[in-house]
Amino acid sequence: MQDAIQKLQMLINASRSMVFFGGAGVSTESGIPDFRSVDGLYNQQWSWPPEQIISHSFFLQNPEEFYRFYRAKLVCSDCKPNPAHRKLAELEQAGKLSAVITQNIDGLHQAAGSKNVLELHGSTRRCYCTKCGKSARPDVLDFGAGLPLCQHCGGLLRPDVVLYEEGLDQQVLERAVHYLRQADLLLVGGTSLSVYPAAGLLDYFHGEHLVLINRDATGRDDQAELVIHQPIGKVLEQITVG
Ligand code: CNA
Repeated sequence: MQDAIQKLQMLINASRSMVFFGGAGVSTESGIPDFRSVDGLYNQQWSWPPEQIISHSFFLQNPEEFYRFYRAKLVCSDCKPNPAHRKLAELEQAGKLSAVITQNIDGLHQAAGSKNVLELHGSTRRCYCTKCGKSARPDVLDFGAGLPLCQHCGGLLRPDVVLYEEGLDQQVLERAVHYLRQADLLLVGGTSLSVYPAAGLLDYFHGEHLVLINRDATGRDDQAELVIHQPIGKVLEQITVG
């Protein structure tokens, strides 16, 4: 592992435009389960598969069950950024990292201090009314047992996340492509790279150095210059900035 850390440190030191692309595995060390690990949400018992519950049609047909799952599994108001989030924020502050592109919806990169965070799947830290469109405080979704309703019109509130069957925000996608195209080092971490179209964004990276830090193997391991199968927080906390 030490050789791999040294190599990663050298690549970071030499980089002039680094981008980070990540997923649920970045937040498992903060206590938020991912989808596909052995203890991830896809391997836990629930009345419906998670991808069905967090779909657009399920939200419309069965919002009570959606919110039961949402509150139990998708929000964690006590969870704090871990060393991976913090190191990425430090790298940005030092002018080494131009953007964090994330599939996560937990807001932990911003909580750690990152500024340029492109949230491909939205955020549980924002919410709006499905009837009048007004924003509301996201914590009204997080607690309680019933349906969260808009205080202006009584409509159903929803988190500002991209549900299955919904499209990604075009502007966020375009910005992600912009940063990937100008990067010389792409650090990919904590993602199975199996959710599309997000994972397909990697094809826009044509820089010299691709690094993957993921607990399990991914379909892109053979394309990377450096692959580290270790917890990302443990890896990044060993990186020196500046
Ligand atoms: P995934 O498909 O569950 O894959 C997670 C990957 O991370 C797996 O390959 C694991 O091996 C790896 N992993 C887990 N823990 C660590 C760790 N500590 N260090 C390094 N690697 C680790 O999740 P993806 O992000 O690839 O899939 C995209 C989905 C998951 C998006 O739609 C997200 O919205 C969704 N999701 C987000 C969160 C969150 O916001 N925290 C939580 C759960 C799911």
